[in-house]
Amino acid sequence: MKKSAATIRAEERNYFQSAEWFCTFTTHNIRGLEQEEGIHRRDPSSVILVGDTYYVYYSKSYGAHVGFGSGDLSAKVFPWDYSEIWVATSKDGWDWQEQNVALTRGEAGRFDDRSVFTPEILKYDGKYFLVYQTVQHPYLNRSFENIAIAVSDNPLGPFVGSSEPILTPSKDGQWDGDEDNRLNIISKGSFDSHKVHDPLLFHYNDKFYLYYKGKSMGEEIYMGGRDTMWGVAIADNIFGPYVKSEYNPVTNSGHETCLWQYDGGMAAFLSTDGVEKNTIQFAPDGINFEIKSVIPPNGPIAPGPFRSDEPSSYPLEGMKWGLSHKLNGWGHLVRFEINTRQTDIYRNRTKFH
Ligand code: AAL
Repeated sequence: MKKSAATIRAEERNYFQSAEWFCTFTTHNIRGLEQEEGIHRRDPSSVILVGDTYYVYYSKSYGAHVGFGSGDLSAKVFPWDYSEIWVATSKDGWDWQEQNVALTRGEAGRFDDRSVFTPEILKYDGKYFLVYQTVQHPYLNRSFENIAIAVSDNPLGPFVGSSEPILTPSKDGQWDGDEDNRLNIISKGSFDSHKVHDPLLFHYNDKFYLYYKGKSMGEEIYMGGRDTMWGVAIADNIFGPYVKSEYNPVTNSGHETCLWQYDGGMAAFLSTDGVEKNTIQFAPDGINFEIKSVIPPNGPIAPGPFRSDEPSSYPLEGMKWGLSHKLNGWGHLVRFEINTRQTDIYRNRTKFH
């Protein structure tokens, strides 16, 4: 009996495991946060429930962007440039009402004076904590991007932002020359030498786990596409100091962070970049992730799942539904749901043919 390379690889990598982590996704239009001329709404947080009301937080910015190199340092460079963080509410997860700005940019000269964006929300100890990305003016190709935290007693805010970032890039690469080009480097440094993005905060194992996406100086393209990876930084106190894990990066793929707690561990949905894009993974310790399923490539973009207060009874419950964004035209929010029909049909099958 001989084994092909494919069979050996599948056995070594545990490809023939059960389908309990496998799903497909559907996306649906919602009311209230749909496409609107002249406004970007994007990168929704997880959805939380307070009383009988759902809350979601997202980046909101106005007007078209022109990219880098226009010669005008005040010109909007990205859809997430000159953003504020806004909050919307819903009673059923389908009809949303935009409420108010939850957090706006800092005063001139602060680390967050240019844009605050890509928020996540954590309900903890009777308070509401936003973690989010920040950029300081001027927004250049080589700008370092940071992560900050804000707190409020009320889910509608006002949120008070930290006076300093809680996480910064490792900045351990070296630029080559003075041209504002992030690909010209002498050395690349760590996976997060240039940017820390997409923060996602959990109270986990009596500590605070801040997951994030890293970008290095001199980004490369590998066999799976862009070299985006995630790290985690851990703190005893919610305001920090956050210490980056010695195991970082904890993924070798993925784009916007999307994780949920399950069975004492951490589950993750990885999309867009890297060989392991379009997989769902699980780490019993929140650090050492293994692939649990490979899903179709049309999953939700930048998803923020609903965070139930109840413990999950099955692996995908923490990803059952939520909001994600669509970027055709002006960025806007949609609802995603998981679909386990393929595995359900199989499980309920009585006749095999
Ligand atoms: C997103 C996220 C971060 C990036 C930009 C806005 O998809 O990864 O938030 O900075 O794109």
